[in-house]
Amino acid sequence: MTSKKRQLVLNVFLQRFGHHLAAWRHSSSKDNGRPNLDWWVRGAQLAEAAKFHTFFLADFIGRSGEITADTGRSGISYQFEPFTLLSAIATVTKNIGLVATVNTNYDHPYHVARKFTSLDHLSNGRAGWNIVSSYSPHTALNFGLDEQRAHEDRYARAAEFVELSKRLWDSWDDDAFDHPDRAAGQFYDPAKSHPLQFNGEHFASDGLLDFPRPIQGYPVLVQAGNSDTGREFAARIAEMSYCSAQSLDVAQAFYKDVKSRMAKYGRAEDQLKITPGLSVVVAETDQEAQDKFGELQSLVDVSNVHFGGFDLSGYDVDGPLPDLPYQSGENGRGRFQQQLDLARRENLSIRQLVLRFRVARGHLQAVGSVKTVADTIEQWFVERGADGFNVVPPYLPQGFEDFTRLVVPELQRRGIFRTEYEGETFRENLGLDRPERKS
Ligand SMILES: Cc1cc2nc3c(=O)[nH]c(=O)nc-3n(C[C@H](O)[C@H](O)[C@@H](O)COP(=O)(O)O)c2cc1C
Repeated sequence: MTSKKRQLVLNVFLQRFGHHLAAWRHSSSKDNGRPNLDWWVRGAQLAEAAKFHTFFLADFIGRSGEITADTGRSGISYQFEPFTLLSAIATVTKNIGLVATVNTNYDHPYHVARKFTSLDHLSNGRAGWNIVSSYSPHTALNFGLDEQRAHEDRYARAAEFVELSKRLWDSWDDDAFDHPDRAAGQFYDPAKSHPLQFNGEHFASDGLLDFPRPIQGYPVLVQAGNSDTGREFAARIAEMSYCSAQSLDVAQAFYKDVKSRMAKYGRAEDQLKITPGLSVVVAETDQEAQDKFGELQSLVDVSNVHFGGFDLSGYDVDGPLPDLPYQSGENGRGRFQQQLDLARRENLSIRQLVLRFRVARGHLQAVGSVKTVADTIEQWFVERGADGFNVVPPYLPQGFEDFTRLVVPELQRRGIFRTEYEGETFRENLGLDRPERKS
């Protein structure tokens, strides 16, 4: 462990209109659903002005073509493809880390390693990769795939994907292109290139990456997942984990479990930042914040609730979650179980479950005054439920403006959040080691 003071990490993950189910229907929401680069740029610049570590883009690739009763009723919909959007944002920001989500089921490591090294150079060392392996039958069809891929297999494929990507980034010395010898006509020294021969279970690649090694060595490696396999993957590979927990005890158990798995991979615990999602509605007083939140909650549509493969629209939304042979499916097992446990433990009606859990997708919700919100953040940080948070504003842009204007200065006043960027690269700002090239 380094002796540097532990520092709160803040990421922001914006979703057009906001993360709350009803955000797009909020009274402050006026835009239509067309892509709007200016909106994203404003969000990234706001985060950078507030000294956030990360501008985080989660991404669920693909779209079902099925027309159902729900089709067209959700505002959580289309957004820019991460690499192209982050390339644009890289040119109008200087310090903030730029994390793109890339799914390892629908791409080849050569393409992805190439794009990340490109983004890393474009942004002067600010690229990060959120490695996800979710597999939806709908997305598979978008790619003409009809095979099933089991949860374990997907994580194994993701691990090999990352391994090959690292080998590609390592196919050049850091300084391979730094010393062109014009007099001798030698642009680079061939001894600084290291062609690979990779023949794995899922991928093969021979040769060299066609771009210099990333400024950061590798982009910062992020992982999003809660399952046991996901935790092992994070402990072995990830430098940041995006996860979800609604209560401090659940977060602490996750934090302890994942960090305790790192030693066997020869990794120090401070080389993985655990950043669960955090949804905040903040105002001058607790009551004002509750009123704001109430406005959002009153707009939630509970007419077509699906759960564990069942359409619950035939059940009374104010009655209990019925006893059905629910199945979690391959994706999001952890979140499914969290919902089922919560509903049973607290005897929640279908409506209450939606309003408690789904509106923030199982993330921590802090609704209240600056003190209330900052107390929660500080407690989770100090008591090791989190190294920081992925802030998922419930409605936008106002929800994030309120966070940066009211909460950030309070965290700075309490001495748990920095007032300036300290490093040059995203890695340096997170206190992460730079990976040496492996031969
Ligand atoms: C907090 C969180 C965020 C996630 N974000 C994404 C995402 O942006 N894109 C995606 O395709 N999958 C995402 N996933 C899905 C996971 O990466 C993984 O593929 C899925 O199996 C759920 O992880 P788990 O099985 O380890 O719980 C996310 C999962 C969690 C828990």
